[in-house]
This record gives sequence, structure tokens and C-alpha cells, in this order.
Amino acid sequence: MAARNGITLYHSPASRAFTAYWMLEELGVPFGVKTIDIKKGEQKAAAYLKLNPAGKVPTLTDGEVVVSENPAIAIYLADRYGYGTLAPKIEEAARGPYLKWMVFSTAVVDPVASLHEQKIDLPGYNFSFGAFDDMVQVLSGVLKDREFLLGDRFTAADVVLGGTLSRLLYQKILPEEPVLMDYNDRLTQREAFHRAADATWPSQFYGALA
Ligand SMILES: N[C@@H](CCC(=O)N[C@@H](CS)C(=O)NCC(=O)O)C(=O)O
Repeated sequence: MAARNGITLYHSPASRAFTAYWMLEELGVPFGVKTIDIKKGEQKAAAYLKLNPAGKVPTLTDGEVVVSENPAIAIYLADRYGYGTLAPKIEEAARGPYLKWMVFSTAVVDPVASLHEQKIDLPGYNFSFGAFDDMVQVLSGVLKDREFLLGDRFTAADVVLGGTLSRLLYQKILPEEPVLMDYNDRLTQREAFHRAADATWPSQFYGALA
């Protein structure tokens, strides 16, 4: 059932919708949850396709606003409910890398890692997401001397990249490089991460955190 302020998250347990759930927990805004069971194919039901024609979770509605794709959901929520804190302001220099890491998370990290998991490693120069090893190097490079993507400041970009990275480390798709593991530890220690994980993942998934 939708919360009074109108935010509803359509999610499926143990899915990429975890990222949007974590984002809402970081903001501390009230929200309702509707479960779309992707194992039962509910994401392809006509009513849901009207909200998200891609037939995937997550989708978020906030009053009249309908938004899907994790980075878009996080950018929307952070601008609306965490502007200047979880979202750097438009005029801040940090806004550039903030947006870059948002997009990089699902335009590069997620697809190239999915292919790598299938043992498909394409030549980077031919594909927009580049090569798997290059992606790992980019992440290790940016995180080697800082706490979060933008330095000592935690932002919604860490939620989007971190939600992806955390899953990929758990699935052993990303190499266990200390710099990535340390970053993941910093993120998974957050209370909002725990609340979202407890609500959306089977307990064994993040069992080590319990
Ligand atoms: N690019 C989307 C990916 C979302 C996605 O892949 N969702 C999966 C669950 S992990 C899904 O809904 N799969 C169901 C299907 O493809 O039918 C995002 O970042 O939000």
C-alpha cells in the first residue's frame, strides 16, 4: 500500500531493486512497497508494463512521477529529498563525477560484469561498456585513496555503484581486490544498507553481516 506522501517502490526480493530500497532507507522518507514477483513473471503484467515498459524492477512512483532504472530513481530521490546532502548541488564541481558514477554503474559495470560471468569478454574498444579488466581498474583506481566515490562524502552515487558492487562481490564476479572489499565493507556497515538488505534479500545472502 502506498505511503501517505505517495512514494511506492515496486520491487522483487533478491533483485537489483535492492539499490532503490537502500536509497529510500538512506533518505529516511516514508514509502510503500509493492512486490512484483519476477519469478512468477509479474513484471510482464499489463498493468505493470504501463509503469515500466521494460518489464523490470525497480520502478518508483511518487505522486504523478513514475521513474525506473536505478540511477534515475536515485538521482530523482536524492534531488528531491536529499539535495545538497546525498546529491551534490547543480553548481558544485562534485556534481560532475556524481552523475558520471551514477551512469557508469549500470551503463558499464553491470553489463560488462554480466557478460564476464557468462565467460564472454569482448574487446573493449568495440563496445560502449569497454572491457571487464578495464572496468575493474577504473573502480580500483578511483577508490584507492578515498573513502567514497567523491572523497570523504557519501552520496547517492555510492548507493548505486555500491548496490551493484556489493552483489558482484558476493557472486564472486568481481575480483576480491582489497580496495574494493574495503569500500564494500564501509557501505555494508551502514544501517540503511542493513535495513534494505533485511527487507529484500534472503537472510543467507548477506549472512556475514548479521
Ligand atoms: N537497468 C535496470 C536493471 C533492472 C533489472 O535488471 N532488473 C531485473 C531483476 S535483477 C528484472 O527485473 N528482471 C526481470 C526480467 O527481466 O524479466 C536497473 O538498473 O534498474
